Amino acid sequence: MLELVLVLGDQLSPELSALRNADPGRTRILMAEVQGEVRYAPHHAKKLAFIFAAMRHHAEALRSKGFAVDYVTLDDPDNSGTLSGELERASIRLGRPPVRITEPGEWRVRAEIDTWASARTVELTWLEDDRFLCSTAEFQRWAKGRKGLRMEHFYRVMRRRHDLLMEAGEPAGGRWNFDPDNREPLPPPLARAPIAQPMQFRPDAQTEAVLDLVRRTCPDAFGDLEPFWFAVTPTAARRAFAHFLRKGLPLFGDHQDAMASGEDFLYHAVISIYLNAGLLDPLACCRAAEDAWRNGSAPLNAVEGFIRQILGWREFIRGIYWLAMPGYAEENALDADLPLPAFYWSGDTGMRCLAQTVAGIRRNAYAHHIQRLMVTGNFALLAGLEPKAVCDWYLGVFADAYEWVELPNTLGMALHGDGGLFASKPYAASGRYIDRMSDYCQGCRYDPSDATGEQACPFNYLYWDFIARHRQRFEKHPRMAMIYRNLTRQKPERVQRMRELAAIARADPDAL
Ligand code: FAD
Ligand code: DLZ
Ligand code: SF4
Repeated sequence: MLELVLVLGDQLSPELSALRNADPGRTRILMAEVQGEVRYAPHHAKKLAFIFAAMRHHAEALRSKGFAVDYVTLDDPDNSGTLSGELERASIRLGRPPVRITEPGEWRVRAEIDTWASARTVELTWLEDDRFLCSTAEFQRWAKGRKGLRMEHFYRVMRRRHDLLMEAGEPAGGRWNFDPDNREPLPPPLARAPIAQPMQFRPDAQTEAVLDLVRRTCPDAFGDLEPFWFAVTPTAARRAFAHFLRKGLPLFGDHQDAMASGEDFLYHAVISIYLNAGLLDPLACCRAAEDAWRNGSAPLNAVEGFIRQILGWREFIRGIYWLAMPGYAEENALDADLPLPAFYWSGDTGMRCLAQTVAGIRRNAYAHHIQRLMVTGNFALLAGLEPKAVCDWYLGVFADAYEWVELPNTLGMALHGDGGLFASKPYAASGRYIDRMSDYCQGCRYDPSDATGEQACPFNYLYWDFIARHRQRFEKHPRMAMIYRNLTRQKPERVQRMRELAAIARADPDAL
């Protein structure tokens, strides 16, 4: 009997569960580029191009295996504009066959398709997305009854279960976590070895056609469409990852928290774009990193740090999303309500750390973790920007952003908007942290050691204003007691001056 399989734009894995028992004789595959998905967030032009180019290459690969793929392009005049609309058209065309879909990465998409199916006599089967290493049901079992949800505890379970970096039942090197070794700032340019850039790929004819499509149909999309250099096939993504293993992994650990002017990628892998769309397999990446340690080409602190990001954080964050949705997206525990400043789009601000980070995002649809957390995220937290506006921005501007991974990271980790569901205290930091971990402050119009003067760094007074504003909530927190003691020790006139400066900055952040 004929069956219809919908493959979404972030389900481009050859081993996708919905395709596992597919048979070219009876399986019809549907893939659709639709305006509804283009417009639900303010997507970066490079992200749109990446998704459509990877989708088209995937459709070709499936056809070469003998499958019939109904591929609907964005500019097809009959395109209904939504995923459910395209399902409806295909379902009618094929005589209402049963439909199989691997669970999507967003609650919104699942709800849309469920609504479509339940209003018709369509047999719809959702298949688990087993590209993840922990199912949503397993995560819920793990989380049940726990007082605090801590990534570190989850990570240890995952290390044992997948036998990664384990030796005779114990963690390799005698420690589960080498994070304390991973906080070295970068040496100055003349004292460091050149940093390798991520592997870049020249667009082929298929990708050029997509670039033309994005130029024509989404002329107002944020960010630079070109140069477009992402991998758009699993083979190319594996080459990019192999390049990282050789060039980036050995120093990934030491400088994981560093930031540097003009260095958009440092020693990061730049693979989330590929992992999240299905071009790379997370377990294979972890095993390859472990091999690099076992054969002596990368040190343990780097390899453990890297594996923890994928096996630990990535899986944990996804578990949190499905545990806490749908109410999670509405949370705003700190009552933050300021609109997003225009400089989040333009980069036009005197705060050099933010200007540099946004400029990199405009170029690449990418920023590394510390820029996302401690620059754009930290400013949003300290200033009290409205979580929905901030989350929308994160969901749009990063090529690796889908709600399952963007929302807990932004709302939970960066903004503390979930009241600390999994982050015990807010990641709030003053300009001194940014100064220690980067060279951004050199050449900035503000002074990271000043909190009250003409040149005072906005992160400094916004930090103390944040601490004072949320005194009631955090004062009793054992890990914040010292900060509140420090606040109390400061002269009242100084605190008042910082709060005045913060009020001015919060009233018009674009003037900074
Ligand atoms: P590396 O630093 O080289 O790390 C290797 C891999 O580990 C990444 O590719 C990623 O798959 C995984 N990883 C690391 N940290 C996390 C994390 N906290 N959550 C999930 N996976 C992680 N990541 C996304 O994939 N999509 C997002 O939309 C996203 N939004 C974020 C928003 C905020 C506010 C913050 C603080 C973090 C966000 N992250 C997101 C996590 C992390 O910043 C990115 O995964 C990472 O920067 C991707 O770059 P990379 O591939 O070079 O990562
Ligand atoms: C993000 C995205 C975009 C921009 N466009 C499409 C599309 O046209 N067709 C499609 O199937 N998927 C697209 N996606 C990815 C979906 O939004 C994604 O499946 C959900 O965000 C769930 O993770
Ligand atoms: Fe950012 Fe402050 Fe440093 Fe300027 S001085 S780069 S605003 S932290």
